[in-house]
Amino acid sequence: MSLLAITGGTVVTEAGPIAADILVADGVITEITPSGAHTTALGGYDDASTAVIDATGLIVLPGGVDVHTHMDSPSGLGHTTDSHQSGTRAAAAGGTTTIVDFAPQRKGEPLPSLYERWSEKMSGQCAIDYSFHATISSWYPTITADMSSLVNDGVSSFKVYMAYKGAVMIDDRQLFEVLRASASQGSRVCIHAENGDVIDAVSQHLVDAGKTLPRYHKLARPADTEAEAVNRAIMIARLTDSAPYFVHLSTKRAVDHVQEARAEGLPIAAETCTHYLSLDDSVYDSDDFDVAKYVLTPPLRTREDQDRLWTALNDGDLSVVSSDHCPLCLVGQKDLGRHDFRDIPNGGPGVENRVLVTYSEGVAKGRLSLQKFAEVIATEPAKTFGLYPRKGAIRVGSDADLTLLDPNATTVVSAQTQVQNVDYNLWEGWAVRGSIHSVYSRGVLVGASGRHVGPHGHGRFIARKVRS
Ligand code: DUC
Ligand code: ZN
Repeated sequence: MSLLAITGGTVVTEAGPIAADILVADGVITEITPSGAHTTALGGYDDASTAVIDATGLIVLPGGVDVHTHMDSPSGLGHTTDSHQSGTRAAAAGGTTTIVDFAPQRKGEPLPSLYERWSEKMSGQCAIDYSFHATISSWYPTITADMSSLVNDGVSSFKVYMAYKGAVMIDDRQLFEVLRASASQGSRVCIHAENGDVIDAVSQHLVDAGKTLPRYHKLARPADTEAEAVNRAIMIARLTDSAPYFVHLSTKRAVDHVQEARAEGLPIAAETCTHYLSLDDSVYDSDDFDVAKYVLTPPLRTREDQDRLWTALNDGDLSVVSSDHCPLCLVGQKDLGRHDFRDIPNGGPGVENRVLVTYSEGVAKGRLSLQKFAEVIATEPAKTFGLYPRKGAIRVGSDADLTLLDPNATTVVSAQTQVQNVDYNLWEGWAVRGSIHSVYSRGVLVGASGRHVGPHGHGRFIARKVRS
C-alpha cells in the first residue's frame, strides 16, 4: 500500500478552508484530520512507508477540473497545437487534474465511431485523468438514439454549435431533438450559443466595407448575438425539460437570461472562461496583426460585462470557470487570416493558466472566497459532468487529486516558459499572485513548481454518470 500524508496546509474542503492534514492510501483520501491531531493522537506519520509532504503556508485545493478543452482538434486548415500528451502535461503543471475534452465529429461519422476514435486517441497519452464530450455537428437519422450508447459507455455529455454555418452549426430543429433526447437520457448538452447567421451577415458587411483586420473580429460578433442565442436555446430547452450547459458565456445580457431562467427553476448551468474574467475588449483597439491572438470566440467583452461575470459566479448563475483551451499558433495558423479576419482560426490557449489566473484575479483581488474559487475551478465542473464525488472535492473516499498553491509567491506568465505548445500566452508578462507548488493525481506527483513531472500516460479515462 502506498501512503501519503499532506500536513499543515489550509485545506479547502466543501465546508470551507480548515487547517488540516490529509492522509492518502493507494491514491484515495482516507482521512482528513485537524492539523497535527494525527501526530499527537496516533503517533504521527513518521513510519518509513508514509511519504510526508509539509504543506505549511500552502493552500490545498481539490485538483482543478477543466471541462472545456480542445486538444489536437481540427481548426482552420490545421489542428490545435497541443496533443493530448502536451496539453494534459500543461494542465498538470497548472494545477488541473482532470479534463473533459471535446471530441469533434467528422462529417458523416456515427457517434459510436467517434467514441471509439477519441477513446483510442486519448488512451495512454494523458498526464491526468480525462473524459470527453461528443460533439454533434453532422446529422443522421438515428443520431439521437446513438447518443444513448455513448451515455452507457460513460460519455454523458454532448456539444452543439449554434454558429459556424456550413461547418459545425446545427439548426433549431436539431437542437430541439438533441435536447429532447438528452432529457430522457439524463445526459447534458453543452451549447455554443451565438447566432451564426447574423454573425455571418455582419462579418460579410464588414469585409465588404474593407474592414478585414483582426480587430473587426469583435464587431463581427456583437454581444446580442450571444444573448439572443442563449435566450432561444433556453426557450427550446424549456420545451424539452432538458438541462443544457452554456459554454463560454461572455456578456451581461446572456448571463441575465440564464439568471432569469434559473430563478424560474429551470435546471440550467453555465460557465465563463478565464479570459473573459481577466481581459477586456480594449485589446482590439489596434490595427496590428498581433490582435489575432485575441481572435477567440466569443470575443473579449467590456469591463461592465466582466463585472457581471464575477457577480454571477458569486451568485451561482455561472458555476464553472473553464479554459476553453484551443491553442493555435500566431505564426503558421492565425496568420492564414492576414487578409481577412474570418480566416483566422478561432481560439486561444489557457489550460495551464486557468487555476492561477482565476486565483489571482479572483481570490487575491477579493472577488471570490477561497471556497467559491474551489467550487468554480473543481467542484462544480465535476458535479455538472458526472465526475463528483470521485473528482472535484477533498473528502474521504475521493481520489487524491490535490493542488497545492503558494499564496505568497508570484508567478510571471510567459510563452517562453510555458508547457502548453503554442507560440504566445494571453497573459504574457503578467505577474500573477500565487504559484502552483505541487499537483497530485490519485496521490501521484504530476506537477511541481509549474512543470509537469509525472509518469507518461498516468491519466485514466473516467466514465461519467448521468444527471440524477
Ligand atoms: N468555440 C469554442 O467553444 N472554442 C473555441 C472556439 C469556438 O468558437
Ligand atoms: Zn471551446
